[in-house]
Amino acid sequence: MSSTSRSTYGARAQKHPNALVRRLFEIAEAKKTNVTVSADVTTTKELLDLADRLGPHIAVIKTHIDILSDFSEATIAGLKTLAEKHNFLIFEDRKFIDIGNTVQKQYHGGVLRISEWAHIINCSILPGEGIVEALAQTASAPDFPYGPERGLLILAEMTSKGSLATGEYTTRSVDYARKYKNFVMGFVSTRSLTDVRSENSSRSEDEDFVVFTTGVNLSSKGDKLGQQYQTPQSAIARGADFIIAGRGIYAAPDPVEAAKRYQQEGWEAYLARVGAQ
Ligand code: 5BU
Repeated sequence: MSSTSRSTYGARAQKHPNALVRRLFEIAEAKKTNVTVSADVTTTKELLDLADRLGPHIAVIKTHIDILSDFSEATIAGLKTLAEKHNFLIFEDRKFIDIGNTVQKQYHGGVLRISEWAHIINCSILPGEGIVEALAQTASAPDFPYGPERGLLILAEMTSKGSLATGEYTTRSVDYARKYKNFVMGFVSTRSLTDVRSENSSRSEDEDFVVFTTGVNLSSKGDKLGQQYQTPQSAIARGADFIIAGRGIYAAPDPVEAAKRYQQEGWEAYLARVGAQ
């Protein structure tokens, strides 16, 4: 059976070897949501206000912490408190893309202290296998204080027009995910990658990578800068386990109402996929 498509979050939570993935699926099941809001606002107040208002309706909040004009200790403390209050995970969409030695310093420490507050991070594999190895190494070091509460998504595809994250690049993303599956939770991609065939790795029986799909919007087909959208329904039918929506939610006249709508559409599409409806 294709583990990415027909099993319920609850069933996947019970079997999954990765503690953070188990927690993610448990959150989805408990809150009946597969929505990740991409909170691309530019002040801490707006970010925390959104997180608090949308918290009940989301499984994950995705940040671009470097677009905040006033990032500080209060940003970190506020995000952590709200993640506990509303039971959601924090995903920093930092897209690490450098040699191993550099990304380790960007992830753990530095001015943004990403490892301290982001449960989930992502990276491009353009630099090669070393980037995944380096991030996995940091997270499994004996003195890394956040242990099993951290995970990596490999950016295997992108939603923007003309994206070069295709073909061999995507196949290698799957190879590295398999090789570093203790730390790699899954992918940011536009579809399930379960069926990607590779000469360098093979799919194990119990393989169950999580698929996050960006570029989800109910009322627009794209923007003027190359973004391309699909609906929650189509993303989930193609294999998304979590749908990521930014402007469709935070720029709506009523973001809470919008989040509820994405929650409902995303959940119905999930129920249809697992055959519960
Ligand atoms: P939007 O407002 O829903 O278009 O925001 C999409 C978000 O997802 C935004 O934060 C992007 O940086 C992010 N994104 C994306 O749009 N496409 C991709 O392929 C990846 C990330 Br990876």
